[in-house]
Amino acid sequence: TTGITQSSIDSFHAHLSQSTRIVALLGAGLSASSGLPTFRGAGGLWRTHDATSLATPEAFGRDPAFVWQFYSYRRHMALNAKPNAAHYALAELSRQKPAFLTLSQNVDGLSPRAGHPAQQLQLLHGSLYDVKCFDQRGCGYIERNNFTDPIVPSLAIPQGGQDPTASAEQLEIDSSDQVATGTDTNPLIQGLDISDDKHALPSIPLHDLPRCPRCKHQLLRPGIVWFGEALPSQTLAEIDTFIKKPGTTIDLMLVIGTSSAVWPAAGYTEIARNRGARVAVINMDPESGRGLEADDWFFCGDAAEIVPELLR
Ligand code: BJW
Repeated sequence: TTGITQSSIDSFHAHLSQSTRIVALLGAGLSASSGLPTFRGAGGLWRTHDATSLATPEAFGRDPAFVWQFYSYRRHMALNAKPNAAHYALAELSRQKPAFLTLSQNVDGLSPRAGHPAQQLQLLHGSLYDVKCFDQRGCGYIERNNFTDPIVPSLAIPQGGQDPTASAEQLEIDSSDQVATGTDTNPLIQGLDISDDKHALPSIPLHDLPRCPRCKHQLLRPGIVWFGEALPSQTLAEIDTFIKKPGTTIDLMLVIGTSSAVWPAAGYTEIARNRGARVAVINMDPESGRGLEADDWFFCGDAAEIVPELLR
């Protein structure tokens, strides 16, 4: 069963309308309909590599050119993707409910581009558009919102071949982003689809990779939280302050398009529940509705369709 009945939608709407303090945990499934692949399951391979195996400081240390090619491709895809109706619906709910805090695991920038108020959006795993010095102990250089694509010329996606997904259209990021529709959910790739290992990757010498402008000797790396790295301490502190505000409870916890496999992000659902929240899970995978309580909701399907319906 999909778990979606008119009565479950009605009971959700009734609870939402009475809710003031709300938390949402977002995952890659939210952006799936914008054409960006999730990490686990279909689409989670980049060339022959599990995408999560590239998301470690060790992988970057071993082969920074390869890891940069992976992130440069992801930056390009995300820049050319459009926020979908769920990103917009969440942004709108934030404007209606000042005590609604969104915790996003997504690094694709689609929530900010949908106009999600920044002070109600915590980016747990960083952003594809932040870059920082690979030398964490020394330099500490960080640059935010660098939308240059490619970030250095050597990372330009190679041209050539007959790529069926290539398109001449060039999109730009601005405040007039439109909702993704069925016809444009497949982001364009200018050049070869290098996520497919049938296309050879150019080899890039170290001196052509992005370099730290402050210390000048280390490479720059993506400003993403990799496995084994701490989440930004200010982010964690601000979330704590919101969730544990004395004299308050949490009314509602939305868990949207995430496998809840990665910690500490996954732990926020129980933390909110312990603060009184009823939980609503929105996910394509029927299995992700397991273990919910009688008072919870499970809406099985595409977040881009269900979330706007729920938040109406
Ligand atoms: C749809 C849909 C549609 C599809 N509509 N739905 C406790 C227990 C065990 C391990 C740990 C633990 N605590 C910490 C750890 C270690 C580790 C961890 O969690 N490991 C697990 C894998 C077991 N955690 C960490 O290392 C974290 N750091 C940390 O704990 O530091 C401690 C520390 C403290 C002090 C000093 C030093 C260290 C950091 C975790 C960082 C995770 N980063 C990544 C990579 C980012 C890089 C990148 O983007 O390239 O973040 S991993 C990857 O997974 C990415 C995602 O944000 C994250 C979550 O994935 P998400 O979003 O849930 O995606 P999927 O693919 O898993 O799921 C998609 C879902 O959508 C599915 O359910 C689909 O069904 C659904 N879906 N289409 C609706 N249309």
